[in-house]
Amino acid sequence: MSELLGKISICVEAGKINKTSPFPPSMKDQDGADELTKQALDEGVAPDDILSQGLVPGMENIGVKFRENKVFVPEVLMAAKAMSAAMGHLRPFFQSGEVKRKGTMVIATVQGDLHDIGKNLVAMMVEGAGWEVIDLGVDAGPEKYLEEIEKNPSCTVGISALLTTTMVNMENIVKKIKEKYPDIKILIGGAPLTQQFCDKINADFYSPDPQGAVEYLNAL
Ligand code: B1M
Repeated sequence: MSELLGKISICVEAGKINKTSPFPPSMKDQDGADELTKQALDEGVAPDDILSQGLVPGMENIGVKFRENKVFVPEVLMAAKAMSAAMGHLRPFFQSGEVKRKGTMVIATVQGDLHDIGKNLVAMMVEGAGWEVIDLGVDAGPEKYLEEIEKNPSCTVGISALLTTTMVNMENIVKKIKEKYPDIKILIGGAPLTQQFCDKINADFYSPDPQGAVEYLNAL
């Protein structure tokens, strides 16, 4: 990995967005993910390499630290902001098809449930791992999912739930999706869920944390 890509990775992991951002204090006045990504493109580094050797390892490191309780939600949010700043420079290459994503994940919080902080973290981590993410927001029933799957038939589906009263709505969503698209993989997560519940509703995978979701998707 080149020194510049290594620096981009460090900025993403540390949540250093750009030169003027005060976080983290130890990197005050240094270039952030924003400037370094632009520099890399100006120097002719392939956008694909910036993604796979700069942004993705940075997000992966923060994901692992979060899972191990070495960092917390604010650090992950800062890392995602740094990644977004860098992604701003790469977006034209995604749109032109020069940089290919690993696949698409359609994600939402389950019907009846408005909790979206955990779902947003999962979405950010998955995007940071090189996937396109289509976020359907909160309170999503089977129709919302099916409408989006019709447009992206090769996607993977993610469903999040935070309430014991709404997690049960996952079962119907999984059933409706599997009836129409038996090959689509469905990943579920959220504080009240368990592997046992995942097995009961015939979802394909349960992850207690965002990193597990990323690892599952990457293994597909
Ligand atoms: Co609500 N709420 N809330 N709430 N809320 C909880 C969940 C609750 C445990 C609080 C409590 O009573 N101790 C409780 C649920 C009890 C239960 O069902 N067993 C509860 C309740 C009862 C309610 C209301 C019913 C309260 C009321 O109105 N009487 C109401 C429901 C509204 C609705 O949804 N219809 C309600 C409302 C709200 C707010 C709107 C005020 C707000 C949500 C704001 C928002 O999300 N935009 C809120 C909040 C913030 C919470 C707590 C305090 C925090 C939840 C959170 O964001 N955690 C929560 C209590 C608590 O946890 N301390 C509580 C941080 C987040 C990063 O973690 O979402 O678990 P989490 O996500 C994790 C993992 O679960 C996993 O990765 C994330 C990162 O590690 N993960 C996935 C999540 N989704 C995943 C998907 C995956 C993979 C992993 O793959 C697809």
